[in-house]
Amino acid sequence: MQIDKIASAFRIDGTPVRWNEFGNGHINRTVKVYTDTGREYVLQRINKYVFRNPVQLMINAKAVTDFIRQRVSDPRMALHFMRTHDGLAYHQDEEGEYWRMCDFIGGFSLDAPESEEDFYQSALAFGRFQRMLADFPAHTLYETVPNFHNTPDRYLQLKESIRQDLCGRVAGAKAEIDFLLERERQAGTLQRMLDRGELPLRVTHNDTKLNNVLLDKEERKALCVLDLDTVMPGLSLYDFGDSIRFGAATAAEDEKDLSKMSLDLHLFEVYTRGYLEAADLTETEIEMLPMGAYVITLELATRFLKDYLDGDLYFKTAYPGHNLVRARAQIKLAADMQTKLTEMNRIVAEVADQVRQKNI
Ligand code: ADP
Ligand code: GN1
Ligand code: MG
Repeated sequence: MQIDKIASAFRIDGTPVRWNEFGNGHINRTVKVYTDTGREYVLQRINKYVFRNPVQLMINAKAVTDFIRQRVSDPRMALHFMRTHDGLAYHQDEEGEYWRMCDFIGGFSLDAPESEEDFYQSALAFGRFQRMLADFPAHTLYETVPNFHNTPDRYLQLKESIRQDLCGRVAGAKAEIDFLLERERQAGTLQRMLDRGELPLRVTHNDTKLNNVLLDKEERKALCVLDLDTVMPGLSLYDFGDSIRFGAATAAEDEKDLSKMSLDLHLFEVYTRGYLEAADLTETEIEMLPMGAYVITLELATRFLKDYLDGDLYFKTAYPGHNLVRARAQIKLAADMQTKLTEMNRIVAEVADQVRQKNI
């Protein structure tokens, strides 16, 4: 598909002259487009395998960004989607693929924090995002991926893939499967608390990796939160937890040398402080934050492992066995978190007290 032709379906300033692949997400295809006026845009192809209803996805993304734009002072603090010449927020190409386009805001995003201040800034960004959307009408949001962070359901799906063993890979992943299945009950803790009404259902981001926050180039302050495909009703604990899983780990999500993978308790504390300063959480949510990090790490391990067993259909992979490598890294991280839960609980209690004192 010709990128300039797709880009020209949108009402943009100028004519596309150049473009390059951009970003390192596992799901969508992202292209940066340069025009003859100097204006730059981000063009994205929505993954139809993951998001079964791209139109509903764009309705969500548009509604959330419009809502945020009314609450911020700087236009760079909210994504701005372009409309097509037909007035739509997406364009469907001749092959049936869905595309969206937004202003290139500038700034940069990171795959790992370069300083604790970077990580603190991302905590503020996701915390503010949670607070800003506290009075967003949640019932108007479509569930773009049903049961996205329903951990018990993720386990059911993993078990189904084990049963089917479509690619004959189960025998080679026995240790990983055993580790995860031994922790199945623990992994269901937050979903059970939600079912019992002990945790509030909020409008959450659901994909709070550090690289989904844009930082301003000059001051390195958080500008805005990106990647709104999975904004849905969910648990704040998963938002908190996923940031920890990705950004407070001592190694990349797909590190092969497992001896390098652990939880950095200092970064855990830094993020906890930023998130508690910016977000508005109940006492039970605060208490369960460490569990949020542990459970989401188990959940992602089950997702990577399931995808490996199914033949790598969901996540983009760079080499054969990439999803197994990812699952192993997450398992190592979860194992480390398990040994550090008491310490994480102590840190959360201490930081929560300090933040409360500051707010009095
Ligand atoms: P995915 O993770 O699905 O590939 P993202 O929406 O997160 O897609 O975009 C990928 C990367 O592109 C981001 O991490 C960010 O660095 C950059 N990016 C995305 N949108 C913008 C934007 N509007 N302005 C500037 N940079 C952006
Ligand atoms: C995917 O698109 P990206 O890379 O931001 C995935 C997340 C995972 C993440 C793991 C819609 O996010 O749930 O946590 O990979 N997004 C979707 O890196 O499944
Ligand atoms: Mg992303």
